[in-house]
Amino acid sequence: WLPLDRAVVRLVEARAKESEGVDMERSVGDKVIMLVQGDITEMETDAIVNAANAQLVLGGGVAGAIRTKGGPEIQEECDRIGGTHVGGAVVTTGGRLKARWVIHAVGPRWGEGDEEEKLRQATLNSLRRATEKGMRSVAFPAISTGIFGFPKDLCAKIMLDTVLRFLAQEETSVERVVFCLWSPEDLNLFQETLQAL
Ligand code: AR6
Repeated sequence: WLPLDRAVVRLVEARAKESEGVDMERSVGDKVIMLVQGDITEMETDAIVNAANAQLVLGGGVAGAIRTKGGPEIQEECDRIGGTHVGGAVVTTGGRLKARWVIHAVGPRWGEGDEEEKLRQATLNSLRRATEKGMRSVAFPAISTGIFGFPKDLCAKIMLDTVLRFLAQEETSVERVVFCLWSPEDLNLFQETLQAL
């Protein structure tokens, strides 16, 4: 991991945000990364990111929750798109979700090869799709760490590092990136990883 510019990246306390369920936040210039624990389908960000497969067929985990709460039109839009490569990301509307958009990011299956770079690309392409649509806030799950079997500690390093660099270095409309982690253990892991980066 390349050292980050600590003048640009500054750690702040959760403080007032605690009441909103934000467990940690870190500012990157005038942008912010937040860590929360919960169900990503309840997030009110402009987009939530789906942990998708290359066929864009919504299965279990995050995808199943999105299908159940968002309604059938999300799968219908995915069917019209047809699919994308591992590491790619495509946008549909959010159906009946609180989020206006869903960004379907295809993470790697652990063991298929080149997994780290593919997870980095899936994260980066999600942020690029968000930028193309002028989105200001995006919520990510821990992509690939459920059904796809990617180690969680490595996922936390790659996804947090990718988001930090993107917010620090690229022109973007995105002002707020939230990681919505499913369990308290996952939240702890992401907190420790973000503190160490
Ligand atoms: N909110 C936030 N995080 C969640 C939620 C939720 N509602 N549900 C699960 N997680 P997974 P993958 C966590 O399996 O590994 C599907 O069949 C979960 O604990 O959703 O990328 C798709 O259609 C884990 O840490 O995604 C694909 O075929 C993380 O989200 C395949 O699974 C990702 O778990 C994708 O597998």
